[in-house]
Amino acid sequence: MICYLGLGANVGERQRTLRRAIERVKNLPNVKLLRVSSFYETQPWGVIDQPNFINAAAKISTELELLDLLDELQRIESDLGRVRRQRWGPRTIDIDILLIDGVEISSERLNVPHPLLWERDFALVPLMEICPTLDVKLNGDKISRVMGSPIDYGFKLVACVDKNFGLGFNGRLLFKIPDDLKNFRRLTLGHTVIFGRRTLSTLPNAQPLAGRKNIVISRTLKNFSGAQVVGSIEELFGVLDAADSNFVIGGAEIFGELIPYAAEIFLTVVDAEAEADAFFPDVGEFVLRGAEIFDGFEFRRYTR
Ligand code: A4P
Ligand code: MG
Repeated sequence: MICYLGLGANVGERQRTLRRAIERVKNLPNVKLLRVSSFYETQPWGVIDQPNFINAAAKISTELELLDLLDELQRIESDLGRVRRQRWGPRTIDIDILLIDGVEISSERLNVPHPLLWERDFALVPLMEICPTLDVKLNGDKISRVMGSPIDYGFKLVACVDKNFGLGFNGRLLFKIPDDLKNFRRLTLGHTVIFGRRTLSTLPNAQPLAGRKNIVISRTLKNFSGAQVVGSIEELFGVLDAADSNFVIGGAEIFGELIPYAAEIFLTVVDAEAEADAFFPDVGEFVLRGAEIFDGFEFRRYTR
């Protein structure tokens, strides 16, 4: 089931709260976060005498029953400090189900599509960004894009895989192809590389990469000479420079965490089938923009 969520916040650190809410949605069991919109600053709709909102939209696929999904979303709202006081009033975080592909429902607890969706540019503008086939007429409300969405960090994923998108086996990479390593170096030199702790041990001499800013994501590692260590994706956002190129270089788990936010993917696909126990995530939300074909492998580039 493909489902579009609308998120809004107008109390506290709005961007940070939205990022935390999106991370929480991403980590729900039986939910896969596919895509996130930019953040937009919007004027309050309904009850006008309250601060501006930041709004965003997210696309998920889920196996959950609808009411279980609603329960989970409401739990995230209350965990992040949402208190229900006034209808349409100020809120730390609001998560609404805007649309579900092929589903119409009106019941006591749930109305989908959200009945007021078409009157609300604060919901429509972010939604259109991640659902380009949606054909809507906007109402002319004042809305401006602001920075702070996870997609504003411009993540670029770089990996070398076999025909089946296999990445590694037993904690080791599947391939060591000189032309691929050269291409990797050309892409990443002078920029930021982000990777998990287990990927650190696959780097030359298990050392950070020279000539690049190295960031390790690890729940257990506290520090590592030559690299900055962060304990979570939320913490990662706190240390990144959105203006730099932020290359994500593995492993499978980190690719999975960051692909919903990624702008671009560089894949070296080797013309072989190897035994693998770690795989690159599904690139279904991306479009193949180009391929350079060589003897035995090809360089592919994907964007949204
Ligand atoms: N509910 C029914 N359908 C849905 C659905 N599709 N998604 C029920 C989520 N919930 C749905 O919501 C009340 C009840 O609606 C829920 O218990 C659920 O069973 P709530 O979040 O507890 O209360 P609320 O948010 O105050 O009411 P409502 O009507 O949901 O408010 P909205 O529609 O969320 O509007 N202006 C700007 N610029 N940006 C905003 O984000 N948000 C609001 C709140 C007002 N003005 C705004 C914004
Ligand atoms: Mg609501």
